[in-house]
Amino acid sequence: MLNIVIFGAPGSGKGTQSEKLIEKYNLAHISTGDVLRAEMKNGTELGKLAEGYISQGQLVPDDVVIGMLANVLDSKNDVAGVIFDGFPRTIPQGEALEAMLKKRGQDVSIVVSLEVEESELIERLIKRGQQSGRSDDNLETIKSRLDVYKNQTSPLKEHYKTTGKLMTIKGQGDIEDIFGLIVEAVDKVK
Ligand code: B4P
Repeated sequence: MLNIVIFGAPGSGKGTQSEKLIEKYNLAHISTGDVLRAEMKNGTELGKLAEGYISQGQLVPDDVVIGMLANVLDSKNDVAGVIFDGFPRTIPQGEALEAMLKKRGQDVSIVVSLEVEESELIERLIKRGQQSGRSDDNLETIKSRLDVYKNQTSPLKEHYKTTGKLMTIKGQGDIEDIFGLIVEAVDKVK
């Protein structure tokens, strides 16, 4: 089983590169952001709860996201592997993922961290907000999301560095070139 975690600040290209990886390696895709947005669109209880956090640029609480992820993972049977896009985002989420995979006799194969300068992240997200109307892609919320990334998410990088699973990739430049670097790294652990 190929279990890829795609990691990076908001706007670093996790969703963009995930789409390409799914196609190449025939993986199931779990994007916690997409799942939460679908819940919001459907007006579910979970969606209503998530909306309050997402619109403020905050993370949805760990217990909620971990429970949600476990349900989605259970629904992915008979797959060659999974790409975890936007999960884990905190140390407790990282621990929960390891436990969930261990229960299935699996492990994280590789953690791909996309590194992009902050000024470019802001530019990309503002542009996306203008095109998609996503409620969290406005300057004030983007700044909160970047702070949350620095304080709550980036410590996970240190954790994965010590396990030898972290592969850092420059996420700026041509999308195909970035994808080429990711494929090179993934092929080594396949
Ligand atoms: P996500 O949906 O994960 O969104 P993201 O981090 O903002 O975006 P991503 O990195 O996927 O960017 P993309 O490829 O689209 O999270 C949204 C919110 O949900 C979070 O803030 C949080 O509140 C909540 N949430 C999600 N997961 C959670 C969790 N585990 N725990 C708690 N809360 C959680 O790229 C962005 C833009 O850049 C696109 O427009 C793209 O076209 C462009 N782009 C990509 N690559 C480029 C390149 N190389 N050059 C130029 N532009 C590029």
